[in-house]
Amino acid sequence: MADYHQMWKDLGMDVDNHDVLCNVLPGAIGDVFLSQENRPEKMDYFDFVLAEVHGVRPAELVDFREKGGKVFGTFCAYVPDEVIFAAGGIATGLCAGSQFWVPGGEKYLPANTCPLIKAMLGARFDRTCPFYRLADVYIGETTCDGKKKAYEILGTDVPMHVMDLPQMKRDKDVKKWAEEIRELKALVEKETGNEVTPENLAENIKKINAKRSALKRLYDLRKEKNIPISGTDTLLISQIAYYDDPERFTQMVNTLCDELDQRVKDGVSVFPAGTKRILVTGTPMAIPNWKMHNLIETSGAAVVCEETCTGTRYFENNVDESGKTVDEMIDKIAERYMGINCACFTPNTGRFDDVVRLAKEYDVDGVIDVTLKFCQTYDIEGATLEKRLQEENIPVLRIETDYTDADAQQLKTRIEAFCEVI
Ligand code: BJ8
Repeated sequence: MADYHQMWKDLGMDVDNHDVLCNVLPGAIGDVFLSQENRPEKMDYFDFVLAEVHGVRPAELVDFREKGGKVFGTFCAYVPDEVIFAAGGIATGLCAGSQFWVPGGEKYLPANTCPLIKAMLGARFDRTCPFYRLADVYIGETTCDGKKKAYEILGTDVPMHVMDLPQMKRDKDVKKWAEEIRELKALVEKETGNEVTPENLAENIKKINAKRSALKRLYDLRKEKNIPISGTDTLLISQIAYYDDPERFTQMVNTLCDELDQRVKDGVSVFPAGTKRILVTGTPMAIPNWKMHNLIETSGAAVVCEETCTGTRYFENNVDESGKTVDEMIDKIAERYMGINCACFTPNTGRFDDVVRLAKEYDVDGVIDVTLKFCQTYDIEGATLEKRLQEENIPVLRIETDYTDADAQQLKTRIEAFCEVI
């Protein structure tokens, strides 16, 4: 990795502590990614982005800000990037997938809080993530209670705008979300000094639709009998989708898909014939959380689909491009985003339907439902999901875990036993 110490210092980071994180990254990349056999060559771009995760993209954002640009940090799949990019801003996901940040978060939050939320606060207050330093404004949302309360604490240290996400999906809720998006538009216009126009919004709807379509193309390739790419590699791509430049990302995913198309034609797979096919569902896996995919795929199974926010929830369904005015376009954006099925909604039967549909589409042998510890909504919903899958004769294994490796061996034993019986 190039030397970014000066940039990190300029961003006010705790460079010594951050070095501890940087020092473990190469080993983790080697163990989780480079040790896989027969990887597609075009993973090299994503490997590079990962190896330089706190360097190359932050450097681009620093440059953008020096020219007067504004960066908006987001935490959730419901926040529409289209509007931020239309105003000439840049949206970037704020990652929170490492145990490294959890103790820092525990200084502010009860220990029995979901690790994703604790990591959010640790990354900000420990000053060990450049993205958390770079974002001019954080955009939160009222999803689970833990996140809502955590945003109040973050708001003491950084400008914080919280979007009020409805928790039901009636027509009036979709209208309400459209109003929240209009407020977001006003905020980004004020911050950037640029107006959102029908032209720039239409252009950015197309841009983000193209990104979603590229991810859909990638996922469709995993439906093949000869699976051309591992779940672990695909998860990395889904994680990078949250913060890479959207146009470059789209191009790189499509280039990778060209290679995978050829693999499919040639009958090349990254797994031996007969490998058990698994769909993972549940809570999102923020970068660098590769724990479950690594455990599953080193236990002799293949992850072929993720019904998560670092999976299908992120890219399924494009925004209808027929809107002519900014208002019409925002209505269409609201409709698309309200189609995401997060457990914070009631009822959330759409998620159960999606898991069943995807299990069939991807021809899976079983479903693994992964819930982060102390995530009540997904945990409670997991029992109903399990019942529905049993009715459909789809084997399911429910797992509750965190970011530590303390339970890794025990989980591996359970996954291996599950894969043997399905
Ligand atoms: S749309 S899944 S990204 S809220 S933070 S709910 S794990 S206790 S992340 Fe999420 Fe948006 Fe929903 Fe997706 Fe549970 Fe933790 Fe809350 Fe979480």
